[in-house]
Amino acid sequence: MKNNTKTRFTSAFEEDIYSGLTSYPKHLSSKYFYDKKGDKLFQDIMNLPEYYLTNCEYNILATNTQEIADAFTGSNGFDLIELGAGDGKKTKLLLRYLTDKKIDFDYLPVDISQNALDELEESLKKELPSLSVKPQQGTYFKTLGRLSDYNSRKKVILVLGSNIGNLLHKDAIDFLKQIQEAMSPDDMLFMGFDQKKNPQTILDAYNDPTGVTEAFNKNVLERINSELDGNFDLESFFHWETYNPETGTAKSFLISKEKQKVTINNLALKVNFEAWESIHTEISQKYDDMIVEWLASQAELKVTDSFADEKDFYKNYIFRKK
Ligand code: AVI
Repeated sequence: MKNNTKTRFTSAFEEDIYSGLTSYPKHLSSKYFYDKKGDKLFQDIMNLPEYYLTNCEYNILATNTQEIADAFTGSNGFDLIELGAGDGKKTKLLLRYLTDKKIDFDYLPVDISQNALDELEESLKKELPSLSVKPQQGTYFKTLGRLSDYNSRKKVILVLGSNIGNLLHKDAIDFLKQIQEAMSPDDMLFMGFDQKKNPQTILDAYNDPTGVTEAFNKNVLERINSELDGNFDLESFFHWETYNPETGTAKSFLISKEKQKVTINNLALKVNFEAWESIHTEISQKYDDMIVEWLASQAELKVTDSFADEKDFYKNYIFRKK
């Protein structure tokens, strides 16, 4: 056993950081971008002019509110389950329409963060006081398992923001399968997928000149410093984005500007970096109809409708069980 090897970890975070930084090439998961600071940085990203995804999806929901809401509505009312609800800005378009029309439904936002759910519930109480909100704290997978017993009426599962794009295809299929297994025959899934487009537009969305995306990417290093007693010098790394138009995969990296050694005390780990060595931190997959239909079929789902913005930058698809 190497003398810097610690075999017992006290959290998945510790284990994943250890394995990512001792692999070649090095990698860290983008799920670790998100803590209080990372959540705020992601909010800032969604307000960047270059980050077109949020506006496109907002426009799709604003332009097609009635048609989408009609597709949601069941004869006996329905339960609207949103995975990764965030601040709910886009969802509120639909919620407002449905409550104005006095349609019978409950809104079940699912999030890992109780804090995010409390804030959302608070704002909904003020803006839509008649809405029935039933927040569900937990991971998507655990909550989906629990909600599969929710069978007294139609379920509509909502996943916005092209969140699926942060998963490799095989993990995206697993995610869709988990959803499919929680669905009854009449249920539907409504999900956003960022589309393939001019590669420059995509690179610009993940390379803003103000450096918010860079700070977001480096937040994983900050978390290692503060939570695992590490000594990453953030200035000696920079953010690098690539986009492969053939596969539709945008990738984020952190690149070491110099040869250096980083110590992570809580993992009893010393990590050596060569000059220009990379840490792969995120994928943001871009799609077209063919890929989405393939993913769906692998998960025993089928696409029954879709909505696009005027430039075809982004699409929301409706899926049902095959
Ligand atoms: C949350 N996710 C879909 C975002 C994306 O576009 O991949 C996260 C993000 N990373 C950099 N900018 C935004």
